[in-house]
Amino acid sequence: MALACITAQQIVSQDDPAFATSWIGTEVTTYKTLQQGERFIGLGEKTGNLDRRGSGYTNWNTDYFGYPANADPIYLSTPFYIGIHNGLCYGVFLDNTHRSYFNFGASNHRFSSFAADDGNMNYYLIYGNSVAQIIEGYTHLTGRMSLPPLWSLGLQQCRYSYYPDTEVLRIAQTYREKAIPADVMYLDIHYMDKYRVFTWHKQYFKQPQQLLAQLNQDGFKTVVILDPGICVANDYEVYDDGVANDVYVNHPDGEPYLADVWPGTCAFPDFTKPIARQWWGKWLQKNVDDGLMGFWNDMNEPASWGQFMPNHMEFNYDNNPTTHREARNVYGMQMSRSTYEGARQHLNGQRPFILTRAGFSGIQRYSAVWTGDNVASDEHFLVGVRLLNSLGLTGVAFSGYDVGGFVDDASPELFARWIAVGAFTPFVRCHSMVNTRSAEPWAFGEEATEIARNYINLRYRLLPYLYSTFFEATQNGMPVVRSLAINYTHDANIYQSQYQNQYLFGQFILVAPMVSNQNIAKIYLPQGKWYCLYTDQKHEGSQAHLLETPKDKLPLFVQAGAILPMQSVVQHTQQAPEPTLQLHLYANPNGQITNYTYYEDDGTTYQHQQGEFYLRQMQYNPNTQSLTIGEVSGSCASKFEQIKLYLHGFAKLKKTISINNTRATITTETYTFVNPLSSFDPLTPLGDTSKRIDNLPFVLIPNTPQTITVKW
Ligand code: MIG
Repeated sequence: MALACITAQQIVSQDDPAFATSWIGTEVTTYKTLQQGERFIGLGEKTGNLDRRGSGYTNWNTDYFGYPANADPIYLSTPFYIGIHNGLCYGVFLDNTHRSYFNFGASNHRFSSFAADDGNMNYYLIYGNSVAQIIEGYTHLTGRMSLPPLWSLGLQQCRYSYYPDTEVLRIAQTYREKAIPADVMYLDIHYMDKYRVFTWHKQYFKQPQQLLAQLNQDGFKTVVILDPGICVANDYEVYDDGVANDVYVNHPDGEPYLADVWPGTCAFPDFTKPIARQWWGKWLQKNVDDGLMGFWNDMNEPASWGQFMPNHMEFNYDNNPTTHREARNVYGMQMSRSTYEGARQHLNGQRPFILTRAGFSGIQRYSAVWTGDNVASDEHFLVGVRLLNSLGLTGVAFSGYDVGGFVDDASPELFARWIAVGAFTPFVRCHSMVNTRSAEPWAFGEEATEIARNYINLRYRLLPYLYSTFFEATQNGMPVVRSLAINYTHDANIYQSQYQNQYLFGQFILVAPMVSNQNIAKIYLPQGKWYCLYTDQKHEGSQAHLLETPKDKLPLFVQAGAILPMQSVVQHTQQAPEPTLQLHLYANPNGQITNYTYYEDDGTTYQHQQGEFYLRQMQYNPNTQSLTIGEVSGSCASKFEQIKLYLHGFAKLKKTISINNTRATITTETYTFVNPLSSFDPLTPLGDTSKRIDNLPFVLIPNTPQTITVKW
């Protein structure tokens, strides 16, 4: 039977009348008539254009070292996309974990289709008035992230690999000496004894607990890599314990499936089996006792040398026994789940941080995602931007890429541009491959260091905004990086190749990534009015602007009407900011009302679930010329004793303003979001006005818990 979804006499989605849902052997496909001008977005971690029309994709989690910029498939599968046409939009989620295929009018002009090698044609058609509503519906089905530990929003530093312990400390200390904020150090595979999970290398890391405590004292959390392969060895208790508990994946004859990875020949826990998940979680106790709160799950496609796992391998699949064919795509997610659940259990109320390479729809409940072994090239830099935007459309709000590129060496300019954009991603980590240039900001010369410091500082200053954005993701699944297709779905311009990499960071900041030598560029600003972040210069929306885009100045625009909470720079998130919340308000004369939810909590525990949070609804009303900071809900105190309200673009502001009906005086100051480069370019000395706002008016407001009304 052919199905159709029709609203207000318009077709939203309709089966191809001849094929509808049909089978070739066990392969099942649903065919949908291509609608006039139909576009397709989403499908998660897929290379290619924002608009996927004309392309086809396969979902089969794959370890792909140095993947080409158009590779498919790579590590993670989320069989969910959003269709857009005639002012309408809808979502399709194919709830089938077999290898699946999506055709968005590739090699044909008749249909889009989705298919799976086997299993049921079990799919959800999600209708909504907006892309945001569809994301909300999809994350209602597949789950949403819980609040991350605040430290995981800081800068993270990785290398394959830092060792011994003194080298890890040296890198951490260099961050402090150079005054570049950072929160996390990573230990890649060399921290282990013979690459065996749940061990420490006996020479390189003689006193792990002391090391972790020292790092923690310096404001660094540590994340260790955990691979799924368990070395088959008679002097390795983890392996024996796995045999005793019958946790491994087997061949059909009951022999354990063995393959080679880093430690040598390995067996693989069947993470689709409930007792195997518990078993893995149990072993995490050792790590947590040592002082770890962060875990990085790699190689969980799963990967092994040869990269060709036999399909007959047997998996428990939550007590519905099946083969590799059905289990592969969820293996990585189930590994992340057992890491998350185990860590959470041992951490006694502290939030763990989990990072994964492979995953499936729903991975957001357990882990952040990074996009694997990217390459140090301009092309890959932009591919990464689109991968994150696409993951965001597909329920994964917490994502990042290896800043600077994993494979090969970035030039200083590429690194500088990359880390500036990286500061505007949900998860920001510098990482690089063994035998390549290391990826600390200072490894690329003075100028790149200074640019990196500028943008990492800015990220830390934006933490109140970023944390509130993460809170939103926990509530409705809205991503942190938002493709312009979310808010400007039916504006054809945003899909053009020259603009498709632009995105919103949270509700209000538009980011326009630029590659090496792109010193002048056209930037398309969508509907509304936009302020240059650095100068407050106002630009009209719904048109492209030709602008200078030098390497030290990432194009950032703030939407008129924005309410942007910021704080002072800290060197890491365990350091308290100054007790003044900087609230930036951007004038939007004759524009719409802005609603904004501001959120704080302790940043480390789950006490917010018991009401220990600090939440305020804020509203800017251009008609009544007022800003209302709603009454506090939740039982937590704010970090901030007062609010410094900056008023951007209010040209006709009178000399006075009223706060709760009491007259207050307006003062002004010179304000910079990022500093000009100090000494490298004689043409832009410290007096450079292209990064500064003169005479920016502000008022000081005591941060009382009752409703605060500001009128001007
Ligand atoms: O076979 O652990 O994507 O980030 O540094 C390579 C070593 C295994 C792949 C990961 C990369 C990591 C590397 N790993």
